[in-house]
Amino acid sequence: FSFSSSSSFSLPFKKTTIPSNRKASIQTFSVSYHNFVDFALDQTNFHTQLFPSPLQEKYNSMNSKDGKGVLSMMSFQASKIRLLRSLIIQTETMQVLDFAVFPKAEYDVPIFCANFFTSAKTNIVVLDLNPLHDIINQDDYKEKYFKSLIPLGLKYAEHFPWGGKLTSESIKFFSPIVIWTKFTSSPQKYDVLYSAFRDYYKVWLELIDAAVKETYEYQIFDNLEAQHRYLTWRAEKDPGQGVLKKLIGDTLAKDLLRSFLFNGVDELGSKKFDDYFPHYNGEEGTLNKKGGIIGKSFENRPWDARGEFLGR
Ligand code: BLA
Repeated sequence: FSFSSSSSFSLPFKKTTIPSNRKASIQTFSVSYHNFVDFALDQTNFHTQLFPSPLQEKYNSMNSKDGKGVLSMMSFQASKIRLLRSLIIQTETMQVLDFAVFPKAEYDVPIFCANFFTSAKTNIVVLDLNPLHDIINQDDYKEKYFKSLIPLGLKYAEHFPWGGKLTSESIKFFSPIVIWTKFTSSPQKYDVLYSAFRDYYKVWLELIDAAVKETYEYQIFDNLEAQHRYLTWRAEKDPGQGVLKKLIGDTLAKDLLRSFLFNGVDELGSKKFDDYFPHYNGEEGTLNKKGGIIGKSFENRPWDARGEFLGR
């Protein structure tokens, strides 16, 4: 496999020079996630017609409280897509991408999820097609969407070692091909990450293209509830919350999370966090009497090379 960007793509990072008054003109590379989103929008437009989301009017661009950072938001919808939205944060010290695509409830297609946090030294990355339904116990759902994708996951697992322990509830939202990784900033790594993003997005577009509209009421409700559960998890527990609150304050951060990033959490269902996650007590590392997995776990990748879950 080759990861070099073909000529039709611009490199995902730009060269910057730290001013000499700060450090003796050391060159660093800071990634620009705008190229990632541009790629995704271009590709989506080949497959379907995107319409601006009503959210676009309110959520487009915002400055951080200190005036040194910019948050850029975009949102669209399409015939099979309830919401495609992206948030890019650029400050002097970090670059963040939160890009997700949520299918309409008539489709049980996974949720596309790219969450990249980049600071001068380190990167925290989740790239996945988050399964809508349980793929640890529900073999048919896993077969339907992930069986053929295992080689894609393996291709990138080589380049992106498992990122270590994570909030254990999260594992249920991840697929066997999840890229969960941390790495030291380098142009080579961004090149591979960009390649992974393109591959995963193209695969996701094929899934949504092929998806047949569900007509059975119960199944549609099941999809809707699964998506609402996902939104409820993320709106409440997203590890990016702390950063957002620091940048724009508690009130705006909460609004951004509930109305933009995880839009639907207040509309698609009436269940609350405790209804969906009764075992979760929020205390990191505490054991749960009822057998739910809480705290941080999964030091190593809990799927084997055939996509079988090892972490039961
Ligand atoms: C850390 N982000 C993490 C971690 C995960 C994720 C698994 C490791 C720590 C943990 O598990 O608590 C991401 N978790 C996810 C995703 C899902 C999930 C995508 O359950 C989906 C189901 N990250 C962002 C944004 C910011 C961000 C927008 O997505 C900043 C604005 C930052 N993520 C961020 C930071 C950390 C982190 C700073 C490290 C801090 C920490 O561990 O709490």
